[in-house]
This record gives sequence, C-alpha cells and structure tokens, in this order.
Amino acid sequence: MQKYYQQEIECASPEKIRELQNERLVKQVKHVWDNVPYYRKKMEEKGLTPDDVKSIDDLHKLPFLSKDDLREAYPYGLMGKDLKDCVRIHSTSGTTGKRVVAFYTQHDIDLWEDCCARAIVAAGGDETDVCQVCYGYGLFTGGSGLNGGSHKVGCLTLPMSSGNTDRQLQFMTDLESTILCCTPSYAAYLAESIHERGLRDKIKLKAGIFGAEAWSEEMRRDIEKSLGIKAYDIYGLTELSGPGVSFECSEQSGMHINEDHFIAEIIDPNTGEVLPDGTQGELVFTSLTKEAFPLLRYRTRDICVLTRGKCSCGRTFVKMSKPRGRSDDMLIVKGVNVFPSQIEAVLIENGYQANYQIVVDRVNNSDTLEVMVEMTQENFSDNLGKITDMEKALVSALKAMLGIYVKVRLVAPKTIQRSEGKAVRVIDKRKI
Ligand code: DLL
Repeated sequence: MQKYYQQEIECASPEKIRELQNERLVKQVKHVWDNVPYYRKKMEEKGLTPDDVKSIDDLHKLPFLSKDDLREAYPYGLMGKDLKDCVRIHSTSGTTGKRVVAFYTQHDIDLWEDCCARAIVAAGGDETDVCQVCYGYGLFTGGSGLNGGSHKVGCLTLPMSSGNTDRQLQFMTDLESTILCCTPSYAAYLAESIHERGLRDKIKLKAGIFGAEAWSEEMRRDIEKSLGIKAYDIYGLTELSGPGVSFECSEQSGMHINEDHFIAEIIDPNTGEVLPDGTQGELVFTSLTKEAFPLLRYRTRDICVLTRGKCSCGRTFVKMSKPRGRSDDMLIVKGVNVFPSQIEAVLIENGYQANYQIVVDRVNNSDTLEVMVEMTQENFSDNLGKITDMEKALVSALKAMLGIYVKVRLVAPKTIQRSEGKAVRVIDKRKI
C-alpha cells in the first residue's frame, strides 16, 4: 500500500526533480498562454512569449499573480479549461476580502488527493488506520482533500467534518480512530474535551495531521503530550488545490513541498526580488500540473524559509518552515512587527494554553496591544490571590520577545470561545 510513498519521485536526486520541473514548466506555460487570456496579456505586457521560458532559470521573467488578480478575474477569468471539463469548485473563506474560487478537473482532483495521500503516509498512515477527518467539508478544501487522500491510502475514513464535539468523541472512542485530521486549534479543543470527560484511556490516536492555520512548536508539544500522539503539520491553499502542497515527515522539521507538482520560490515581499534558499521571505508557487486553475508565480503572502538537502526520512523534496502567518496577519504595533504566533509561543512557554485573544487599538494617537489569556483550571484555583503577579510575569516575558509593552489580562477558564475550524485570534480595532 505504500503506493503513495512514491520513492522514485519523493526521494529522487535534485537533478532528476529539476529535469521533471523543467519539462512540466515549459508545458504549463504553453497551456496558460493558449488558454488563459488574463495571464497571456500580463506576459505580453512584459514582451514575453512561451519561447522565453525554456527552464526554471527563466521562471523569474514571468509576471506574478496575486490575490488581487484572482479577485479581478473572479469568477472565470483564470480558468485553463472549459467549464464542461471541470467537475468541482472550492473557495476561500473570504476573511481577507472577496472570496476566491478555484476550479478542478477530475485529473486535478486525482493529483491533489495523491498529494494528501503522501501526507498521510508520511505521518505513518496505511490501510489498517482509521482516519477521522474533522476539517470542514464543503467549499473549504480541508475536508474533501484529506478525505480523498485517506481513501487512496486505504484507511477507514470517517468523514466527520468540523463541530459537534460530542459526536466526534463518540466516534473516536467507538471506532478507535488512529489518525486525526483537523486544525490545530480544534485539536487542542478536542484534547481539552477528552480530558474533561475522562476519556484519555479510551483514545487510540497515534498521529494528527494539523494545518490550515499558523501554530507554534510549543502548541505542537502541548497537543502531542495531551493526546499521546505525534502531530504533523500540513500546508496548502485553495488557490493551489488545498491541503497537501507540503507535509511533514517523521523528522518534524519543516514540510516537504510536492515538487513534482509545484515550484516554490521565496521573494522579498516589498521588491519582488527572488531570495536565496535559507532566507526568510514570501512564498511563491507555480503549479506544474493543474489543468483547470493553472496559476504561475502565485504570491501566497505566507512568510517562511526554504531549506534543501536530503532529509533523514529519505525524501529530497525541498522543505518549507512553518509559516509564521501571512504577511497580512503581521501586526504593526508602535512600528514593531508582531506575529500572533510569537505571542502564542510565549504564552505556552509560560504554562498557559493556546486560548487567547489579541486586541489592537489606537488610543490618543498611540497603538495599544492587549492579550487576553485564559487561565488553566489549576492556575485559577491555586493562584487566585496572585493574578497580578502572574500578569506581570507575562508582561515581562512578552516584552522580552517583542520589545514592546503588552497589556495582559488573565481571564477565568472557558471564557474565550473555542474554535472548530480556523481560530480568529486577532481583533484589530484600528481597522473597524
Ligand atoms: O487552509 C488548506 C488547508 C486545509 C491546509 C487543511 C491544511 C490543512 P485556505 O483556506 O485557502 O486553505 O487557506 C490558506 O492558510 O495561505 C496559510 O496562510 C494558511 N495555512 C494553511 N496551512 C497552514 C499551516 C487551507 N500548516 C492559508 N501553517 C495559507 C500555517 C497555514 N498556515
């Protein structure tokens, strides 16, 4: 069944992968030129024809695509196939503006599910596993993507979708699920509910495949400990199919990008200049095999680092670090760049859980940053008289990490709303 551990591709020499990418890139540029007038116009504006792209060395010549392009071309403007050849759409949640719609042929779905199957195999999955998929189904790609991957691997697939925690736990215990797929924030919520109901001994989980939102190493350790599992990161975005663009292996030190389907670049988000491996910047993807929605040089706005070299798992695919969140998730407070994931790391290091809310405001022409953090049950009952001291300790830990004053408010357990999908951690009142 290790059909979805495609050793000849996942562990191929860098030269062989490059050869495959060159060949697929030339074909894909021609496909886009012939079928996507929106992008052809962008190429023409730069005086380019498909003949100018003979290999990856020429990739930098091609124009970028951004989310604004996708919105401008909404809904059908970037399709590479006729509607009659497409069988599905998915869509982003539209949290940062108008929704983006992506199209799929049956072949696109097939390759996407292969990518998700690779992720499940890399997390130790095989046909003996019971895979509980609690990502949302529907327009969101998480449910369908992992569901398809799980079928391909041959796992018994539980298509739960998100929410209804009681039912999730009932199936998890009755059917003895071994792999859990959901957002890290929902995994933390499920873990909390398992402990509250005294179900820890009835849980047979061995691995979790968590993604769709930024999560810290500290949160990973917390979830692993509380569920007794190994937690694997998975990354992807609707515009490029969905989950499975990259995935973690047993090494847990970055996510292998499926380089037979995607070319990754890191650019300086301000100038667009391509940066060398090992430098932090914005991740840009070129899809090599997608037919219906073939995006070239798509700017993800996700900030990360690429690292090459053979991994101890045997795979040679380039690795991306955990994205710190999108460049547009980054808060600028009093001129300082702040990523919510940095705050999360400090909270967990100091013994709190990832139940927090960040509120940014502007008072008397000056930015304010407040973090509301939930106390754990033990903290709450043992330290009632010491809350001010605990708040002060967090204020200094956050100052050491961010360099600015952050107001901290400790709140009683269970006062911050739990998330069943992607958690909304930041309220920026300056934008309201
Ligand atoms: O979140 C696809 C997905 C589903 C990925 C299930 C993994 C698991 P979108 O809703 O289009 O698609 O959101 C894509 O989410 O650009 C990142 O900013 C963020 N994101 C996705 N995976 C991760 C991750 C799905 N592992 C956007 N770590 C991306 C950090 C992630 N951020």
